[in-house]
Amino acid sequence: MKKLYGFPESLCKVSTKYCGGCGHGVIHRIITGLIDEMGLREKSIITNPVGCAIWADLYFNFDSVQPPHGRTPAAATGIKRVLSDHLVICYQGDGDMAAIGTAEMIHAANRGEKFTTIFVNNAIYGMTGGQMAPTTLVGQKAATAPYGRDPDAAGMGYPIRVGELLAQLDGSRYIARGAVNNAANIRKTRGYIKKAFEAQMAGNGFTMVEVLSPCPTNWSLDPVKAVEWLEENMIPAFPLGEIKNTLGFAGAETKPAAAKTEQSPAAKVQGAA
Ligand SMILES: Cc1ncc(C[n+]2csc(CCOP(=O)(O)OP(=O)(O)O)c2C)c(N)n1
Ligand code: SF4
Ligand SMILES: [Mg+2]
Repeated sequence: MKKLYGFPESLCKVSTKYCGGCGHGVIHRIITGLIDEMGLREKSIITNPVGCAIWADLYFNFDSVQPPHGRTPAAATGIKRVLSDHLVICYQGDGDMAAIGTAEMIHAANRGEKFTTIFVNNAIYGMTGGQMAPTTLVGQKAATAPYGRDPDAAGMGYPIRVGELLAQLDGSRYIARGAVNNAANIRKTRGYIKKAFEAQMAGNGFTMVEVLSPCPTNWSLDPVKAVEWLEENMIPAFPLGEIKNTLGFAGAETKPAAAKTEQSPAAKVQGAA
């Protein structure tokens, strides 16, 4: 009989500290299911971020390292260079990666480091109470942008599309963006992460999957409304699909996304936070 569903061995059977409706847990489930499927539990190492996923070592039943805020790409670089036969995963939030760790990640991608980054974009600093992140949408309210992000005011600038940014670099081989807002997108995101893991184990670098993920608590929305907000506001600003694939093998479960250049309308994002 074919087993259709089971609790991954790579995931610990413990309660998490995540809020109801948070996307981090879904992403953990995708990662651990794939590690089991690929038979890599004994050969996987994850570098955990500083952010709400900082306790991920309590949840992952395989090796992990906790570098300082934003420095996980440097740690992942060292680990992968020494243990080149291991699956090395660099897990980062948008504050961790696109703010304090921007330089780390750009140079790791540009060097073509052969680890896989899972970039959790929830458009906010979750752990520290909802401050504006580099990915916060135009018009989205945050603890440090109480009237909404205004690119012209107080040097707030525009949301950074990290996937498209890193795709420009010759060292990156595979960049995709998924979301965990519904079953179909969770399945597609799983496909992207699987392809990135397979690419890494085949010796390719640099691979990254950005995942749009709800943060109901800091968006001041209930879990269902948070998913709707993600669909109506984040997906138009951060288009889903494969952004770059120079691996030479196909298998994407969606068409490549054309990067949008316009910002999502500020009026649409007033509902959050
Ligand atoms: C060097 C340093 N600076 C600042 C902080 C405070 N800090 C902890 S988590 C965090 C932001 C986390 O946001 P994000 O990476 O988006 O993760 P999320 O909680 O949203 O998943 C910050 C600024 C810190 N721990 N260390
Ligand atoms: S604050 Fe946001 S990112 Fe952090 S656990 Fe809660 S919902 Fe998740
Ligand atoms: Mg965040």
